[in-house]
Amino acid sequence: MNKKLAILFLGATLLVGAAPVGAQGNQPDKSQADFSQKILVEEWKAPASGSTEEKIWSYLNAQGESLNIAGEAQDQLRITKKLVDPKTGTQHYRLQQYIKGIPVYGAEQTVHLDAKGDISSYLGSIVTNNTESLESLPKLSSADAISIANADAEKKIGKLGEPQKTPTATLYYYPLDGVTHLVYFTEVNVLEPKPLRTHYFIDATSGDVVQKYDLLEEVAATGTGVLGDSKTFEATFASGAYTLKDATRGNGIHTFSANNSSSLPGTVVKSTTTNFTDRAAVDAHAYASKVYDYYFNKFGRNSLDGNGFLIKSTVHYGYNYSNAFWNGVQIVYGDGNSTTYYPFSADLDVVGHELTHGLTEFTANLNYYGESGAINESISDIFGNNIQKKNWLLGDDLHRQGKAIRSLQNPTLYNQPDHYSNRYTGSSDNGGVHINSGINNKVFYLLSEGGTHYNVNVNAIGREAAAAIFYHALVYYLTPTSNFSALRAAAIQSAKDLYGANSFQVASVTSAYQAVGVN
Ligand code: L5W
Ligand code: ZN
Repeated sequence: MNKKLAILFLGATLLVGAAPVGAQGNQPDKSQADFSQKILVEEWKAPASGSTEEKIWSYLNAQGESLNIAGEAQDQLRITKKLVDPKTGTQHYRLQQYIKGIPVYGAEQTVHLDAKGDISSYLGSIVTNNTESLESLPKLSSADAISIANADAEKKIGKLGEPQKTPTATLYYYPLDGVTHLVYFTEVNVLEPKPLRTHYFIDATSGDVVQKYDLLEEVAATGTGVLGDSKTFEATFASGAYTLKDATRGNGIHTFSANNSSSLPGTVVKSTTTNFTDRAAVDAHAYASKVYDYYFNKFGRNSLDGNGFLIKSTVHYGYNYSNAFWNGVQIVYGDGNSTTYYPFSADLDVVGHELTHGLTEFTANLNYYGESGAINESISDIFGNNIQKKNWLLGDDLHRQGKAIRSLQNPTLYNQPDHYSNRYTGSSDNGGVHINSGINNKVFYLLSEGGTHYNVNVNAIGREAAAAIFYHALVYYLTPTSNFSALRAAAIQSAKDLYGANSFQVASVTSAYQAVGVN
């Protein structure tokens, strides 16, 4: 005896594939499509003989009208996939509804058999309204439909860049507001001028856009940083979750978590709402966008390579890992520890420091050893500090006890030389990359603020002019093996390029290097 255990009619309409209602800015332009769902939990004894497919057809025909099947099931439904779960021996079939040989969008079903071969359940949707009278010959070609979708997307975001997937347009019936439309289904999927992935349903007779919805949506998100400060930043809504992916800058800024492991990049940071609660991730993400904006706004530079380089950051690297680094591919931040350091993304000048290592690699590519390595470090300190512009310290927001990592104003406070004659010449720290950076850090400070150092007077040119000179030197003059003497020449030449050979800026750069003993 066939005993039906439960029949649930889910009359609520379901928008297939779209973001949930309430997803910011992601509602469809029109009504939702009509896909009433039926879920049947069964103990339907299949006839002992015959193939599994035959059992399925017998079952579907036996259910007939209760499933919205008028006539023979085989005339309307086609089996599209069969899966057998090797663990349970259960069998799972997927079917698709067709009308006049054309698939009905979203009208799919699954039928399931238990290990004994009896039907155990049915899920899915079958569309019924006036199928006989439906038009089955499109007036438009698939190319027409693709053009209409592209034109509509262009109206929204401007001239479209290269499609990320070769566009196709497939004929479907699409039930909406009680009418079953003959449509082309197509997708617009581009990164330029901004990321967009939109599904379009184009009426195959009139060319009207019957329905469209975004699968990817840029949103303004919020979060609290490590130090308790609230901030806003860009995130992306996709596949039902908000992710720390800023698609508005270059080829993107993506933030991951290593979840205290050492595998990179880890998993992209997600949230069910537009508010993100992973504080280290919030800081890494928001500060990476600040660094991007600094280089873009000050120097017209599109990311680290000048060509939109996708900035990836990973937080929660390792366990109590008290450092941060650029690994040639991305930035990595440890969580610090409970006594000395906060998570390393907490400090904008540290984030600026690390990302600037990436920029240096794409430009002068200063070798990370000896004097060239110290210049590499100093460039990262200068820009890290200047992006934050809070004081002359590096890493002060990182420290739980009010200390810092380095001082550009007074390098000796943190055991760095402030004069070339005091430089470290040993082999530790890659020949003193984090030690001798103090010499050029002092040059940056003297140029910015002015002062007398070892009896040499330097007139201030301001932070911005000093940073512009070092940016110009880095991008145009320095080479992988530049030493301090080459740096002096590059900085003077850069000041001439930017401010003129007889400018006071050139005079200040010259006296600043004299003040730290570099000639
Ligand atoms: C911040 C503290 C030290 C900067 N990297 C560094 O070369 C630091 C890593 C994280 O100097
Ligand atoms: Zn560094």
